Amino acid sequence: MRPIPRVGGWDSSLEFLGDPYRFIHRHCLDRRSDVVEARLMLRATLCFTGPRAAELFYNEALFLRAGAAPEPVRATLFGKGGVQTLDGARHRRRKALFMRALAPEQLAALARQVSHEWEHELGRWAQQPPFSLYCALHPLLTRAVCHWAGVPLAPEQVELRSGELVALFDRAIGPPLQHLHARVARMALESWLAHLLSEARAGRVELPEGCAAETVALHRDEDGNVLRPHVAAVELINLLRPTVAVSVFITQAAHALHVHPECREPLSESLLGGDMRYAQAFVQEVRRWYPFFPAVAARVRHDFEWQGYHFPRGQLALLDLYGTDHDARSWDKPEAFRPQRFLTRRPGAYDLIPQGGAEPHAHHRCPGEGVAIALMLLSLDWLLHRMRWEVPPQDLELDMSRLPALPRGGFVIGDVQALP
Ligand code: HEM
Ligand code: MYR
Repeated sequence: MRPIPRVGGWDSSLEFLGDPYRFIHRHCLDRRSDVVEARLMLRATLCFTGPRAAELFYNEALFLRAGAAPEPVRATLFGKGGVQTLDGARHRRRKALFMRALAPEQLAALARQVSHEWEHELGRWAQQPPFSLYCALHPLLTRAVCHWAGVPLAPEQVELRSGELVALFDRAIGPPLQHLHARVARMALESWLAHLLSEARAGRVELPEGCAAETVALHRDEDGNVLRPHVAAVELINLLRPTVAVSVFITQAAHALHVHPECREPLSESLLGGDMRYAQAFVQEVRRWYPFFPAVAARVRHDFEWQGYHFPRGQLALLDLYGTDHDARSWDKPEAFRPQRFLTRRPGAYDLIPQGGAEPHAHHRCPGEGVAIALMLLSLDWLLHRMRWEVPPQDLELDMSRLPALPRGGFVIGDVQALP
């Protein structure tokens, strides 16, 4: 067996957090290896990158999710007892809940609701001085997803709940104050939604038939029991939070429109003409090129060997999503933003993995890729055809140390006018 290349230094957590999207790939390239070992948060951690490593990482016989995600991630972004932390048959059964809640008909209804909210918000934006598009999308998406999910939300509650949902994914892993805010936000959201779901089960609140909140409330695990209220709340949040997080991809798509103006015409023709190939390719390239979710965590299930290395049971492992999306073995000129690359190629299960790899029914791959793509497409239609907007002078560079990475001002737009 050859030794796994090690990243030097006592602990690399600060270096990782300083450049979370490039840390793994850079060290793997340095050592010409698909895996290096680094000490992260005081634990020896296997850091995998590239399509071959991605295929290995999604082999359930070799990797487990239970006990893998660090506590600060479970206390904020994920929640405790949710689908992300389950394995095997328990995972598949819980995952079926998400596949049902996000089936094509449900997805179409969510997209209609988001479009409706664009129309509503656009009227208000027209009277405002320049504002951050990213921040403006938060209440829009919060209102849309809560309505779609059957979660009652009074107008005066939108700001509070939207702020809490955003706190779970925006710099929750980052500066201490934001992290603390995210912990508090999760407690507040879980109490609110656990109460709603309990009241619905008791028949004291009526949920719209077939809505996502009802699907969660009625879901039974393999033991035949409904989910404990806080776990049910975690799963309902697993539908609300990431839909609001699509604001990141929409902002990144607007940024791409601005810095690659040559894409506007083919994109516009594609969206208007009904031949969606270029629009789909543009959205895929945004998902590939822009940094969002840096890495996912698992643990080695049994001792095994791969590429001449030995991996011991129990060891923590990270799979580099961003680096795999930028791996020169899969992508020609990976640092170039070129939607055309997707016109002649279908992404594989282990090369384009901004939302995880493998297959969503059977593995941990995100069940929300359809949602992300649909909401990006419809938002691009609004941005290109239904409104005029300007981009005032600002720092447009992405802050790569921020999780998720965005332009420093959140992409400010101004002079918004609704088009007839
Ligand atoms: C899982 C990214 C949108 C629901 C994941 C994973 C990633 C991811 C990286 C983990 C994959 C793994 O563990 O192997 C994203 C990004 C999104 C997004 C970047 C853009 C906003 C959505 C949406 C929904 C959603 C819109 C639902 C409405 C979930 C759920 C899981 C998940 C429930 C856990 C799946 C499991 O553990 O089996 N997502 N996601 N995500 N995502 Fe998304
Ligand atoms: C979601 O809400 O599920 C989708 C987007 C979340 C993106 C959050 C970005 C930072 C996450 C860092 C996690 C590191 C895990 C090892």
